[in-house]
Amino acid sequence: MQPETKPSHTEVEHVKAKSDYLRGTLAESLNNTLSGALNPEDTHLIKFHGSYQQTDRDLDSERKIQKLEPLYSFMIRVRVPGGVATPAQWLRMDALADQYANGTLKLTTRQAFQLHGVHKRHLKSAIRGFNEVLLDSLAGCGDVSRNVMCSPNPEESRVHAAVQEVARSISATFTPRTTAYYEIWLDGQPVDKSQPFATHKPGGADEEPVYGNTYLPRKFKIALAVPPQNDTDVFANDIGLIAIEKDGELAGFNVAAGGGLGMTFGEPQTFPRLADMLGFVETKDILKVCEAIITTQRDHGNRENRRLSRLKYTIERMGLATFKREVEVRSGVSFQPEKPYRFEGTGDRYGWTPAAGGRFHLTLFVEGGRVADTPSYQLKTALRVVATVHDGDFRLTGNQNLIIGNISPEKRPAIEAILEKYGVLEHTFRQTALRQHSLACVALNTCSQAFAEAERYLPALLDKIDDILRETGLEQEAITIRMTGCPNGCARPYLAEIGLVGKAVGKYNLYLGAAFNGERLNKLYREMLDEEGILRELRPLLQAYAGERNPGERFGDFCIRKGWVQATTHGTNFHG
Ligand code: SRM
Ligand code: SF4
Repeated sequence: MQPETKPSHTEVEHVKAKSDYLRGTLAESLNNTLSGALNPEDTHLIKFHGSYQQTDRDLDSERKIQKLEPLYSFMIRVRVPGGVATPAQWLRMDALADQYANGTLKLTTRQAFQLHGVHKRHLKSAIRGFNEVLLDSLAGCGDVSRNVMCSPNPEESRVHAAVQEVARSISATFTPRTTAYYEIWLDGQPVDKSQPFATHKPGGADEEPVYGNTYLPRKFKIALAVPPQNDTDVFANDIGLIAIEKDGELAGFNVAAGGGLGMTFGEPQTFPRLADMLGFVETKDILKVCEAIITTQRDHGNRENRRLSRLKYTIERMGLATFKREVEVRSGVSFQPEKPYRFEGTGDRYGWTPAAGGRFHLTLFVEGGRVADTPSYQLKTALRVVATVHDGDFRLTGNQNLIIGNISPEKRPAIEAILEKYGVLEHTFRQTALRQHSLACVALNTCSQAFAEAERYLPALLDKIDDILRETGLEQEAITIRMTGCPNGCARPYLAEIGLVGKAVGKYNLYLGAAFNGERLNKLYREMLDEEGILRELRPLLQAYAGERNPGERFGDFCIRKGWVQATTHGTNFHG
């Protein structure tokens, strides 16, 4: 049975409970033309619809001086299960970015699109716009299962296709059933008539068979990966599914649970943690097992303190053995011993790769995941033009990059010419391997949580780190580097060989020693470094790596061998 809301529960729990399946007063908030903001309680609910109310933080203090309301606008996160979008969907997102947002598209670390800077009066039009091409933002954010990630690995095989199919069915199964989304944003009409659409009965007769009316205690993330590629960072997820192949077919998945990276500075009871392995299950049982994990978290997760409410803390509290037993009882499926597998890396493979049917995939580097035109290369324009001629697909990767997928041999010369004309190919191939393995979260100017810059600053810092790489001959050495503007970990910095986490304006903590393949967290090495400090600390480390590494030794492993940091063997020893 689902738990009742108690007085000790957080405000968000009470807002969910009385929201009538995520309606609240959103419709009223949208109609209020006196403010660019929503009613305070609706700011929680709109997250479940895939949007965040934000302010332009660059302008906050100036507007305060002028006694103006902050410049409110909205971020919309558009789900792309498994990251695969059509050219028509790309063109629509591109147009919506210009029409209603800040003229750019953000490709996120979870294979979704984000629009930033959408004013309240344009929210409905923007949401209708992408629904018309069968994209949605329902469950983009909020205390539910989010966009399901899946390896978009260009190396096609029957297993990859089967895993994509499982990702789609997990996404569909755990999408909230509430009809509020259609009611509020689409005036009660599903744009795609094939979408499930129940008529809302007054009095809250919507049903959420998996979630119940208070949904989950916290966000919930699922990712699938096909070894040897761990390009979805499966262990950072509440549920990580590792595809196991037998005789060229998908046999099932090793199931890991309880990953999550967020922490709060100064609160050591919060920590990044990698998912624990529960064991192997056959493909036919995967939905049952996922549902059992989700409902165990629904019923046992902490609803009194959102900082301790992720599944990782539930497992710590229950103990792994008890948690696993509970999942087996709920699902009626017994875990088999984990099957052998090997991950090589978390990165993308840039450039051209063959695809099925004589077609090709082309993986492009998108710095910080930002699709925009810049003076040196015009990525947004180039991709728009490509989308008008392309008969394959666009695949968003978990590394904020883009694969132009399934390019036919006939279209390849035209697509190549477009990308060359706008400087896009050169932009991908001239980078150091370290930059090609970089991630940066959004941070300023839109993220309310940011203490420091990330996406807007990392490219300039990398220019300086590139100089060190050139001096030391490490330009082609793949090293993962990730920067975030706060410890929430949106660019998965605790899984980077070089992790930089913003602590104050212009100041970062430096973490070292994560595994290149996403199987070990890093550890704090230095605190509160400014740019000079970061370069001063990194230079001797990279010099030593260049001169003293063993053949094939990764930078993260080298940092541990040299004793610069201790290996983090579990989330509970991340801080110590
Ligand atoms: Fe995140 C909150 C952006 C992936 C952990 N994340 C936020 C918010 C919504 C800020 C807020 O709460 O006000 C950020 C919106 C900024 C903006 O202006 O767009 C934000 N997160 C992002 C994105 C866009 C980063 C990016 O540059 O790509 C990623 C969107 C993914 C998506 O499409 O769904 C993003 N966030 C992640 C990841 C990486 C992942 O899932 O693989 C993590 C770490 C994994 C995890 O969940 O533990 C992550 N975001 C968080 C947290 C910390 C959660 C925790 O358990 O403590 C928060 C804060 C929160 O939930 O309270 C957060
Ligand atoms: Fe914002 Fe922090 Fe996430 Fe960066 S890591 S997007 S600063 S919440």
